[in-house]
Amino acid sequence: MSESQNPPISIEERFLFDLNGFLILRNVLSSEECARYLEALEALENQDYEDKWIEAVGPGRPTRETRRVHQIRLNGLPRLHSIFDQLIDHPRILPYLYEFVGEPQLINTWSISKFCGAEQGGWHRGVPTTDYSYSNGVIRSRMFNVVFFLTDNGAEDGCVVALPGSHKSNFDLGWQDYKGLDMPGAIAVTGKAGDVLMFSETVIHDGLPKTTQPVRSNLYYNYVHAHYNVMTRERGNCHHFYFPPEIRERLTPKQRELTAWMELARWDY
Ligand SMILES: O=C(O)CCC(=O)C(=O)O
Repeated sequence: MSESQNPPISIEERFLFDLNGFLILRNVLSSEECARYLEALEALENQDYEDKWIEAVGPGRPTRETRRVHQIRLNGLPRLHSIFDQLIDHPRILPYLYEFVGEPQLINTWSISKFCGAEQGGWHRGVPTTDYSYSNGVIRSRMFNVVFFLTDNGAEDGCVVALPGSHKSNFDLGWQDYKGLDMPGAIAVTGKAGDVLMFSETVIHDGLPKTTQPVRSNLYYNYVHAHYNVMTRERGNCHHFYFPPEIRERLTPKQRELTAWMELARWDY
């Protein structure tokens, strides 16, 4: 799978991604686009979800998660509204998916809105450092997260905090012993509404506490290489990973290609 019509990624971007494990793209979404996503998100955040599927499949993550104070997380965005489909294959992002993942498949989508008083989560990485490689001039990140900032992400706004280079760190610290910027080498990943953070899920990361008033809302589109077994990752999240045929029917051919694993998975209940 390749995308010859897309411009090549610059050597400076490849250098920085390999050095730090993440990259930031500026002005990917316009302020009008951010406003449209925010409007849809706010309406969805104010709804209740029956999540009847949990009765059938056993313990699972609810659609709307509020267990963290002053924070709302919604899981499985295209299941909730078709407005989120178009970010699956955003033209500014696609070249990076092919360059850094190789054969990208969408595994997971979620949003996080934080309100004043939200606390940090906990340092974590999605996959081990062995899931990042550089070989024969090719970068491969087996799991790759694309974070769309719908609002400003300043250091006090509860932005993402990351440890540059931790995608290839050779030994671990007791990650839970450190809070936010106390982690040696950690930096706040700041940006404006419309910017996008892309990172290898091998990078140790967290979210900082939010001490400012306006809501901070981000959308997260997480991709894996096609060889990754999506459905064995986290059983309680499979409902949100998988889109049923009636949702995939409305997708564009490229969006269907990026979700092709869903044709091979059984998730009936
Ligand atoms: O945006 C945040 O507050 C942190 C997000 C994060 O660490 C995650 O979703 O894995």
